Amino acid sequence: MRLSRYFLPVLKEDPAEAEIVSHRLMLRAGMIQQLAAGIYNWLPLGFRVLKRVEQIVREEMDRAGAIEILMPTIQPADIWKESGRYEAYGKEMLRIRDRHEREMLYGPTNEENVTDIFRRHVKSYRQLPLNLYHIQWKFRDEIRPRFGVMRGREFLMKDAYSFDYDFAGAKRSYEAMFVAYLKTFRRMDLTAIPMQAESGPIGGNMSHEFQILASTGESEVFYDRAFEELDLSGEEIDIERLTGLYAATDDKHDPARCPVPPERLKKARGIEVGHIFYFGTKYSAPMGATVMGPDGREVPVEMGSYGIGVSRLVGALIEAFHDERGIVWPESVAPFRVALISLRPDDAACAALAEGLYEKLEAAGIATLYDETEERAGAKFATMDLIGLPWQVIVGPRGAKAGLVELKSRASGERWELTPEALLQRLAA
Ligand code: 5CA
Repeated sequence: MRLSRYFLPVLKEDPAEAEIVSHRLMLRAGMIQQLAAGIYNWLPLGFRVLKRVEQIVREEMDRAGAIEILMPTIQPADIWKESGRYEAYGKEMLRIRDRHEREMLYGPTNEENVTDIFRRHVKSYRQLPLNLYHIQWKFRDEIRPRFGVMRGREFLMKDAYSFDYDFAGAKRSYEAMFVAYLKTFRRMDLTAIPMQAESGPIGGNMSHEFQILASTGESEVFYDRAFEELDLSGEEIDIERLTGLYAATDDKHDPARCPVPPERLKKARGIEVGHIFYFGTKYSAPMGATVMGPDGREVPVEMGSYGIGVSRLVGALIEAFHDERGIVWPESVAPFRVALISLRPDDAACAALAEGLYEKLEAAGIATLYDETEERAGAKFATMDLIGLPWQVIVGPRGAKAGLVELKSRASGERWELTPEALLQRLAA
């Protein structure tokens, strides 16, 4: 992508409304723009990151055997009356009336919706287990939306729903999601710590909150160092050990009773990016989602739900990966991999080298943002540092004469002088 043709409305000044670094950087880097309190436009750079995060979540859900669907954002109130949550949900639910005065709502979550799909089609234990998920916008009329996309009113969530015949099956489904979550966050270069959690308005009695570590996180967490050393690559993951590892938020942590020896106990700050729940028959019983068992008896299906804050993750990633100059994207979610900077597009040799390199990078399938504008060098570097692409390739008139370009790592600041061929080889590796 040529920067001169791109839409990257970066801000020179720090926006006054941003209290935390990710919100400030997302606004400054032209990733998002607020439309109303807690409601954001996703501009091109932010949208690319959102899509990459979404795709990693999707791939790990698929790999864990969940099946993607798409449920609507607007739901009829009727199904929420069946479960009893229409009254219980309170002011966080955005309630709407259609032209026929029918009560509707903008979904804050989809347990009722998915239970309704299930009860119409699944009748036998033989059709289980089943896990259906979607990635869809939610609306919660939070009292105090803040921190940009971290606590929005409209936000993108991945929510998966498991259906099993009995508790043993439900536990297996829960554990499969538990492992999938660890893998998902690991793929984004994040360390995620699962914490036993209260299940709140979703209900149920087995629940974990996944916190990712970032120095600016909202809650303080204590955890066993073993979480950082987990081998998630093998087929044999010891789930009993995993779910048994110690982790607690500061309000629950008691140094006197902590089972982890001091040398293995770590303290950090965390951001909740996922939450999983087992809630048995809380929705299936009142909504009549039953299956016939092998003994011919009809029982309400056992359920769990599994959420990931996809849009929140974009902010959380920046909380985990930034420095004083801006964002430092990990390769896994970077909006482009390479920032190609032509220092002197008015210099014929420099321009020719940069143009040729841009074509080769594109041909090699390496996502590149190419700054061929007439800006001064200092401003170009500042913008590229701000938007944090993992690799900067700098083409200047002096190097161009010698047929050399400079490669710089955004994260470490290391630099290498290379021929264009060597550069392409390195980036392809
Ligand atoms: N139905 C369940 C799981 S599918 C559920 O709604 N769980 S939740 O309430 O915990 O939300 C799941 C995830 O969505 C949270 O872990 C968080 O990462 C994200 N989330 C929740 N509220 C917001 C919000 N206001 N802004 C951004 N992300 C949010």
